[in-house]
Amino acid sequence: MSIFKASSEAQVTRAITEEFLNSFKEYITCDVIIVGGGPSGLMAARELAKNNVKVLVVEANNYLGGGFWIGGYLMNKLTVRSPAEKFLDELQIPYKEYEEGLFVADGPHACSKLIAAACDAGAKILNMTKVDDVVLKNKKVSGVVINWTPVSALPKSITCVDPVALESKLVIDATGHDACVAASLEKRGIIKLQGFGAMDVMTSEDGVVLKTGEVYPGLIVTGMAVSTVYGIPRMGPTFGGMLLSGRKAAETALHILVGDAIKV
Ligand code: 48H
Repeated sequence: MSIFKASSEAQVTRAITEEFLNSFKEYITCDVIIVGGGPSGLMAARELAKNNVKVLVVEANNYLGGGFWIGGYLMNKLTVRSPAEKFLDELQIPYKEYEEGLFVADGPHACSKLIAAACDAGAKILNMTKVDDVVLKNKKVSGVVINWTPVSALPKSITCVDPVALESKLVIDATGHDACVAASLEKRGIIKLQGFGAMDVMTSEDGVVLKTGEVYPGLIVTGMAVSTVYGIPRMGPTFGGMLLSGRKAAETALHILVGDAIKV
């Protein structure tokens, strides 16, 4: 006699298939697609979802969080510099003041809280899905082209599976060092990426936050992708700039969405 309610293998399969497809269909069009579920992308997703924006995070990996699980050098402590501890307070992440204005937290704890905050706010997640290209209409980024990550990873000689597209009013590139979405515009000579600069903690984070914004109509960049687009120094394992940049990306998106709504 099982302690669990009776069901069947087929019902488990139906539950997963139907629920996945219903959710997928609902998000074929949405307000904002965030490419990359690292700290900047998750922060932007949380802020947008909190403001009732229909937001989808597309993440190439199985897991969310990007570099936020680990600080640096495979040591799972992360740091933020003041005033970014306010995000740790907001997300109820425990931390310690290592020295005045420099805070340390547990990577796994911080990352789990941030993921939960984005999901609790209402952001939807599509993981194991890689963005391979953008939808470009009337000189505006209007969505993304996606494929399953394992399909994208295989050589074309083994599998030739066409991707599909999702449409959105805005796309946020939160793909970290590679700035994959912006790179798809560079490939076509539309913008030029500078490549991120050598490490300089003191100037890097301000630069990232300052330059977070719309890099091309319909495309906002956030996080390390900003460094890559504009040639800003890297900052190593300190994440306040990523969180603040994510919030600014969300504010920029809200501003554009509201402006567009007024124009209509
Ligand atoms: C779908 C994709 C694709 C794609 C990548 O690297 P991340 O953590 O990015 P940020 O910018 O939020 O944070 C950067 C930070 O983690 C970091 O590395 C720092 C501060 N470094 C400083 C330094 O000096 O090096 O996350 C990016 C996410 C990852 O989860 C990727 O799997 C995902 O984007 N991703 N998802 N389609 N084409 N490319």
